[in-house]
Amino acid sequence: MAVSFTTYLFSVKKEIPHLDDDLILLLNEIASATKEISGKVRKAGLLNILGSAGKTNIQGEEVQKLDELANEILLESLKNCGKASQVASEELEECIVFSDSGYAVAFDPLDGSSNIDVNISIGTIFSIHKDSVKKPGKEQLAAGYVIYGPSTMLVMSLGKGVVGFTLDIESGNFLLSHPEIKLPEKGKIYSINEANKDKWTNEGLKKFTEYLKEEKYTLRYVGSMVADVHRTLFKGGIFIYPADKKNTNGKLRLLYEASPMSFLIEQAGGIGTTGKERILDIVPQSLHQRVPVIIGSKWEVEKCLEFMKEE
Ligand code: FDP
Repeated sequence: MAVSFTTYLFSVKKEIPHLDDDLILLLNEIASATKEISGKVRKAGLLNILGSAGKTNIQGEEVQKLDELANEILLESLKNCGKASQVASEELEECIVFSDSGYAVAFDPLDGSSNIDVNISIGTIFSIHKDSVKKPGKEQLAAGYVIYGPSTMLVMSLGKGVVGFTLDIESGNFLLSHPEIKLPEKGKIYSINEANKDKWTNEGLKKFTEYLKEEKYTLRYVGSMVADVHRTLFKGGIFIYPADKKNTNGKLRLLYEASPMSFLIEQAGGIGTTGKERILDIVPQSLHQRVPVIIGSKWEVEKCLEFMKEE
């Protein structure tokens, strides 16, 4: 019999001391919200919810209608469940504070916005801390993402490995499909927006991608972080969004992109670094802080760091 998300959470409660009933409720709430988002994503072309919402967010990026909808769905369910003390979202300038203590949730409601209108995989990313979102990633109690791809999958870590659930459309349940996701030590794929190469600020990184080509690696870049990290988790290799002349700290946000994804990658046996420090050690300075991201299999990330140092 397939194990549902809720049954799984109760079954691992004994092994994970911080997994109390409130956290289980909160995680269930996030899972339910993403099921609703998944439903909207699947019918987007029929519901007149594709395209731009006609405004820009705090980061100056164009907000898509589906970004807005996903944000509303998550906010509403986190507010109603009463277990979230504060909530930070890519789409909100400030953190919403419900109470002084409890679970602090940071999320990117719909990552990979530029892929929404073209029916390519997008996702929701979440990160949960105790009391405040502005804590280093290594203190995350849970982190994960939901990928809206050919199937909808929820991939999560509670700090004891990485597990994956697949949404069964018939029953409407996330069912345990990948009990132990382990990152291969070495892969064959690198993932980076190579069109920006001339703008990269680290010369060693340019040499690293040339080296990977000589080593017969192949390039895969979806442009949705969730999809690119999902592939990296299963197939190994490396995903990079580096600093460049335009984005001196890279493009990806620490709280709801780099940190939860690094948590998953490390929990699956890989490495997550900015090139200078471990992503999970960074103490956040601001809500929408950006950091360079180099994550993936141990072998490739260590090799990348060697090249970057030689600059
Ligand atoms: P998007 O702007 O489409 O929302 O977080 C932003 C993000 O997508 C990531 O999902 C993705 O990895 C990255 O930006 C892609 O950026 P580039 O188009 O600059 O390569």
